[in-house]
Amino acid sequence: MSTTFPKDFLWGTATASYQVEGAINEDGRTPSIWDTFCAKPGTIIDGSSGEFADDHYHRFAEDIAIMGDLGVKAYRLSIAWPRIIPHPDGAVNQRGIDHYVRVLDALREADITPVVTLYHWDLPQYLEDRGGWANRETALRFGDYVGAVASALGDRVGIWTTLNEPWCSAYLGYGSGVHAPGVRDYAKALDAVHHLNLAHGLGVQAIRSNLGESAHTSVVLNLSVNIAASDHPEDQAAKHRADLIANEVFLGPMLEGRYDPEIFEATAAVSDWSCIKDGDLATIRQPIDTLGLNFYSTTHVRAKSNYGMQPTTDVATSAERNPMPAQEIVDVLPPEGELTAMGWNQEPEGLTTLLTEMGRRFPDVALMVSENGSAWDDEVSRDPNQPGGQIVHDPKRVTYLDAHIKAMAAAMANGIHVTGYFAWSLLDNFEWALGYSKRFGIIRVDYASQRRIWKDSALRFKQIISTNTV
Ligand code: PNW
Repeated sequence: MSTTFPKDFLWGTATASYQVEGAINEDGRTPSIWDTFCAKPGTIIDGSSGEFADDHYHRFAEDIAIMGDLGVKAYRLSIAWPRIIPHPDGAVNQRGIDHYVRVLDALREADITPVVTLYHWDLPQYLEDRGGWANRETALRFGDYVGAVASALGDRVGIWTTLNEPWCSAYLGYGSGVHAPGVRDYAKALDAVHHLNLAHGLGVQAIRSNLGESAHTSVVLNLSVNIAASDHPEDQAAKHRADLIANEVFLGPMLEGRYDPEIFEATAAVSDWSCIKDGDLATIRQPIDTLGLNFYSTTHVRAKSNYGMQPTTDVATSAERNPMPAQEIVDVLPPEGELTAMGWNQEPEGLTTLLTEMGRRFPDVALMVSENGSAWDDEVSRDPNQPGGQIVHDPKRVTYLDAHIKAMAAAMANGIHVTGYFAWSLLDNFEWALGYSKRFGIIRVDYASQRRIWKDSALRFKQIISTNTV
């Protein structure tokens, strides 16, 4: 069965500043928490950093030309906060602004709509020195930063996104400490959750006060698609707990103006949530146009107690600390089937479920698949017919791409309003704690030469876009 998409469907590719730009000392940029984190031994698997990455800071024109060849309608990129406000005095760095003006103008020239994320994890280090996301001040400074960007870049931007995956910022950054700033403190992780929510609300307000009500606003969440092992009430309770702490802590405040009281009960041993001040929830709940969802895989859970049955010895007993608090009753089952190079399962039906649930619950908000993709151990082949004489045959990425676009189409066939799909990623890039060891690009990057090499998945994506059909 084939599906044709709406005429104005936004096919795009996504990247993030620290993962692709490099040029960390250029035009007045100061360090972010990721520069600091990468410099600590043992944090990044290959000892690398975003110092050079894809050199996209200098090669954006070439990369936009590739996007033109792919035929994408939109490019989801992020702005590096420490390029815009490099110092604690709050002064705006015009050279930082000028860089993004050049990028956005080149996109307009290529007829590609910019979808701009304001925070994709590169927090200025000077803010972390004062407590980072565990400190309320960071949310207030985010509001100032967004106001500066909105007034400077204004109508060059098609869709504004406040935050990318606050789950990762809060729980990987302050819970497990696997991401920058590498803190392991559940109380701080929950403070970070609230301050990220507050930052989102202040960010939307800053966009609208600078650009008016017609500005298109969004946030991007990586909701966990938790699947209970059975209908047993204890397995269902485990799923419910995982949903609460992973998903509801963001969805409730941002879209409904409330924290589910069960969140406070479940986390009482960790936090009294005194970080929540009068009026915060009204600030956080701002009308937004689009909810961006990043989807990669699903999570199967069951009750830790196993309700008196076999002991759960086959269950993943990760030596790593759980990123989230209050998961004592939750066992995460080992992923099944063919796993990607990230060790993540492939369950495209999870994307149909996610979109359908969110679309039904929030019918006034459009949905966008703001990231989807997979990492594989790619190899380069010779092909004299390709520019540069090389290509990557990546059949598994092609299969993953097709299956997930079909899964999205299945939700749309259910009447769910989905406006776009963004492949993660345009380019192989700096995969955070995994450095350059995992490749998500539909275009390969040869890190020695910075040469871009097409993969079969890019050719397939180009075909899907040009036919607008899968
Ligand atoms: C997302 N996890 O990150 C990000 O938005 C991208 O920057 C990233 O490159 C992409 O997915 C692929 O990983 C995540 O460990 C990173 O649960 C890690 C996790 C989830 C999302």
